[in-house]
Amino acid sequence: MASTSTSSTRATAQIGVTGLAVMGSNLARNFARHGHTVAVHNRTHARTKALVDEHGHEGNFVPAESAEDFVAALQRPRRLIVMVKAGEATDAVIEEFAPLLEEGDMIIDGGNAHFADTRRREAALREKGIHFVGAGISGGEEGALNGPSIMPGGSAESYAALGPLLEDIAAKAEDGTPCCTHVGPDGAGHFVKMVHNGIEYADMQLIAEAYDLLRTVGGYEPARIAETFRTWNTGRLDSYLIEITAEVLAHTDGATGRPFVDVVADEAEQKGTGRWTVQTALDLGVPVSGIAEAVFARSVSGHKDLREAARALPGPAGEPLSPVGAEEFAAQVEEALYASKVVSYAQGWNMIAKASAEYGWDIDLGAMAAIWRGGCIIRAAFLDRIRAAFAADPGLPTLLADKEFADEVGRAQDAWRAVVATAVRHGVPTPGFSAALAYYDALRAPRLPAALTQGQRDFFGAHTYRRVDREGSFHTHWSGDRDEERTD
Ligand code: NBP
Repeated sequence: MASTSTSSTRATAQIGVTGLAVMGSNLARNFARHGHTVAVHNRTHARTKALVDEHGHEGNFVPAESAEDFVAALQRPRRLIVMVKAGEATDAVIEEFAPLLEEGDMIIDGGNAHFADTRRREAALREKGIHFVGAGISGGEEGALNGPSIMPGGSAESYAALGPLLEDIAAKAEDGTPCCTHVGPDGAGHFVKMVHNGIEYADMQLIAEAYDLLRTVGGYEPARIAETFRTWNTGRLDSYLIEITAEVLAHTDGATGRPFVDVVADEAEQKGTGRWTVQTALDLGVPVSGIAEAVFARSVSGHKDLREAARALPGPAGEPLSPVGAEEFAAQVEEALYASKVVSYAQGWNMIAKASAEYGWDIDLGAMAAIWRGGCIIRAAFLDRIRAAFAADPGLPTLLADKEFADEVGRAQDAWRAVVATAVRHGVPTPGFSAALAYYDALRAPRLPAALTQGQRDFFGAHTYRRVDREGSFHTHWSGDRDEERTD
């Protein structure tokens, strides 16, 4: 059904995709399979040709060799999705296409752009009357083809013209609603996609810690842990990541017959969205210790030099538990994993709330949980409960203050503490579990030692402090043991 384009191409396509590597070509196929006519273009034309040759039968594609033909194939207002490598390539593509577009047309960046870049691009294109939509897309290549979770930012006006098409190809939650909504203006979509990825890092780290504990302390083999995860996946931890972890752990290496996980080098890599999340959280002043520990854990794993230098350091002589003890321990690990997960999500949501206030995005916090229920990597049954928590109280200061979550985490705390203590005794690193528990304890503490920190700051730097019994700013003359009130 594909037609070859010429300079006299008729505008027949409802949407166009430029950048036809794995994500772009799958997204284009998804549109075509849903009955939309899709103009397709790639810098190297061979990719366009390959897509149409292999998948042309799936729907209506309009292949275009030149940028001019591509733009000419699009119905107005033009909707042009860019799926190229994030960074300079995105700017190059915008530079190429923007001069060919007219007022009211839309450029949609579906790549993993930094939200600050999206804000810059949106402002520059707005001056020209072109809508720029930074759209986070999650779900990898499988999601792009069969239904991703989509997080579009940009103007409400652009969403009115674009939203129905995106909602059509997005994943659907169990209740049938599309996993796509207008997140907010300018960079809001790419911001929440970044936080989604940060939460994904935290989730993966916590699952990895649970595995490590079950193996090292519980004495379970990978196949047994896979079974344990499968059981957990039928309960409150039901999620895509637990499901695929069980698959990975059950897998046997064809070449050696050993558990797959034992033949993989233990150095976790990262592409950068976790790091962006932590950097941005520091700028916003939001504690996201769960995500930060996950990013650092990957970093530590990759430091062969440090690990080699420290290998001879002594650790405890922890023996694996007895089978009965191991079963009890596994149940405790489930509690610790769940409670730590709630903390990571609470921190991620705080970050979205803070950015929304800072940038005037007015993000519906419950809606973010709703569109992550399907299609994306962190999809989980649990997200429907986060949606419900924010629906019941849109001003919820932290998920830990929601009655249901508070009750559950409170019930888990004894097991959580036992697991962290056991990990420490056995010398198993659990930065995710430990940081989450420390955050929980910090939030509930009636007094924090931050008071002492303030005293130290005032001592060496005259940074002043506030008092519990009076308003104002105070400084103590430490040599003369005299307090004075500072009003500046
Ligand atoms: P890549 O990130 O590997 O990018 C390859 C594409 O970028 C090709 O189409 C390539 O064209 C094009 N490109 C480059 Br590189 N430089 C260009 C330039 N200067 N001008 C025009 N085109 C240029 O593709 P991907 O893995 O499909 O990912 C696409 C986007 O989606 C990325 O931003 C990625 O971060 C994001 N994303 C990926 C995933 C995933 O699971 N892979 C998930 C979610 C989001 P060529 O064929 O001519 O070299």
